[in-house]
Amino acid sequence: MNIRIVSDSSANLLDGTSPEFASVPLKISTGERDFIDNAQLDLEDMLAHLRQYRGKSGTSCPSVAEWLDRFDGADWIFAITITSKLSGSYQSACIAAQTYQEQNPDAKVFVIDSLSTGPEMVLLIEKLQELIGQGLDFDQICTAIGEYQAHTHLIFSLQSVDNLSKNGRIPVPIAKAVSLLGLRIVGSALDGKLHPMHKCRGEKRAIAQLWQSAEEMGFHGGKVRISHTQNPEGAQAFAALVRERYPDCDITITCNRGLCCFYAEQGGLIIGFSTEN
Ligand code: X90
Repeated sequence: MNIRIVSDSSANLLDGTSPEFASVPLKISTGERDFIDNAQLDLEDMLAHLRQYRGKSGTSCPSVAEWLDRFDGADWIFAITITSKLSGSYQSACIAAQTYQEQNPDAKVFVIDSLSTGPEMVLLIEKLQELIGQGLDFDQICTAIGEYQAHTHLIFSLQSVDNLSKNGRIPVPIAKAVSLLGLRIVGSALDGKLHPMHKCRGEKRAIAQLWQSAEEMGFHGGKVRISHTQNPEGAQAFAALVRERYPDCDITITCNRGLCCFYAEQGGLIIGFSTEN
């Protein structure tokens, strides 16, 4: 039995991180260059290009063929995508799932709309690995992951939302407020969309606000997964606040890959946490 977890690259996990895991890249494009969000992507090079490029830039979701390529050969597939409210990745994965099942009638494919991105997807992937490890059957895993999803959340702090606003992913007035006043937007993923909650002046206040929001959303010592765009200090500072209260908390810190770097931008922090211990 070949079981596979396939995620799009917005989860910031590289292809082959574990034997049963595969990643499908999104793409970041400017008028001059295309960047494929896979393990070969040179992030420094992409960020340097974006800093000096003045024209239009954007992203595109994986194609049906790219999802199918990663499904190939598996008997059970759990595919997980960035929120369907902001990307076509989920649609692509669903069409791929249908096609794969037509071609392989014995195979089972379950597509999960994370209604989120980055570190919250990591939590779902880790839970899938755990459930598979427990030897549950396919339908039991699908039910259990759905239940777990109700206990995971995503919060973020962004210093710039230019790329989100230029690509129509948040309203323009919010973007203007951030860039004019040098504020950070602290918010959460709500119904699969960005939900700005607070404007904070300075990194320290933004991090304190993130922690307050996490507690208000029901965090009490569960798992914490942090990803950042060239901001290890911010990520560490948040982790330190968590550890003050929950010294043994399971926390990891990773760098954003291409897609999350493009949208979370310089200094961006994205935090997934579970309210289950
Ligand atoms: O299909 C595509 O081209 C991808 C479009 C993705 C747009 C949104 C990416 C957001 C990335 C920003 C902070 C966390 C927001 C969570 C929202 C649910 C990261």
